Amino acid sequence: MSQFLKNQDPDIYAIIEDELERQTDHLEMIASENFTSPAVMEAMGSVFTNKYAEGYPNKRYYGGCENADRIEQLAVDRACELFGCKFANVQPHSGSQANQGVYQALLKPYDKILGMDLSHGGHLTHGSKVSSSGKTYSSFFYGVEMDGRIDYDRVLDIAKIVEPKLIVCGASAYAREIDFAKFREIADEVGAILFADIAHIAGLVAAGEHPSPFPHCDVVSTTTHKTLRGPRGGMIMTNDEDIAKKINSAIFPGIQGGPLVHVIAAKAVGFGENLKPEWKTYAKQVKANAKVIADVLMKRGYKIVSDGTDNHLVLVSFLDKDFSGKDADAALGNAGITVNKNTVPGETRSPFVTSGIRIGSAALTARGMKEKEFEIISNKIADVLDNIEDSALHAKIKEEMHALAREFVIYHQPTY
Ligand code: DSN
Repeated sequence: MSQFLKNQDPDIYAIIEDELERQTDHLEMIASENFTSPAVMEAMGSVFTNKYAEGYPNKRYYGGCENADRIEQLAVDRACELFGCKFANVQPHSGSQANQGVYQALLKPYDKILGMDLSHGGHLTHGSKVSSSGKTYSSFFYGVEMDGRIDYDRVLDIAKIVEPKLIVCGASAYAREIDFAKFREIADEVGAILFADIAHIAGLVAAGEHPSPFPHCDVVSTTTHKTLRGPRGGMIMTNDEDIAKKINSAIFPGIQGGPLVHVIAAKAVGFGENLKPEWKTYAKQVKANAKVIADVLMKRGYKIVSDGTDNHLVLVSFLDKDFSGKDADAALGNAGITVNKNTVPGETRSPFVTSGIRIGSAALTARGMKEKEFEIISNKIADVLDNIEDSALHAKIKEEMHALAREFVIYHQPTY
């Protein structure tokens, strides 16, 4: 890191150094996190943070935007090339704001939306009653069956009863492929707009390692920092010019002011990395590593929701155990392995306690770990869960996991 911060504000500098040490030493297995490249971080820390650029390329409300225009246009062009779509809005500050922008563009208050239940793997912004998506619109839900999978016939039955204006497909804790073509059929049958939130799987979609939401979905949102490995932020894409215009107005001036041009620059750098052929190798390895987690934990007697994974995450259920997701999350944290507690189908505990954990492979894969390391780590996860109250064992495993983690640097430019 540069010395400016160290000299000017040693308190903040020290905390950032501590965070670098934490990220280096711990095994980061939260399914929505990743390690972005130094090039992305350099763009994020660039002089574009000084610039106001309300509006869109060549249609700004401020002068001096000629370089911001070039940056944003490059980000848009790269996003469209990456996902094979015609229009992209790269201004949403986050995935939540991207989704809010989609709703604002296409719905009126109290319109009906149908999304995946949060406790079944959906997201707060898919209509949860505590989110503006559930307060502003009339939200209804589909979920997964006891086998942990979406039953598309059931979704159709629910859609026929609800008659939603918009259907949301996409999830935060669903380990199986999402069948966008099936969702299209359902949307067509009930005359709904089809909106895909691919925040979790976007990096796999970009690599051809998960089916694309295009051409099936009318509008698609994503974050750029999960499996895509770019900077923290959001994006909306579509092939429909009319929808694109409405989205642009909904994001600015609808819900946001000036775009974060430094983050847009970093998004462009990230998309540049995603467009390289080597990106496919990373995405394939992410999936292979997640499969190792599922296979090892099943072999060790743990119940994996849907009995495996097609993507970057694994959902482990403790419904048959006398400890909770919260207990497991804490024990694994003490053993140097960071995951998050998660509700599971058939949940009996509160969302703050839960009966499961979600484990992801994207971040450790970005550090260069492969099947061999994931097999070691997954067995250690099982050792911790088998001995959930043995804090001495957790402390011993923590030392081993820190040593393993330190063999794989996080602060390096990837080869793609
Ligand atoms: N917080 C993200 C996740 O963990 O999946 C979704 O917004």
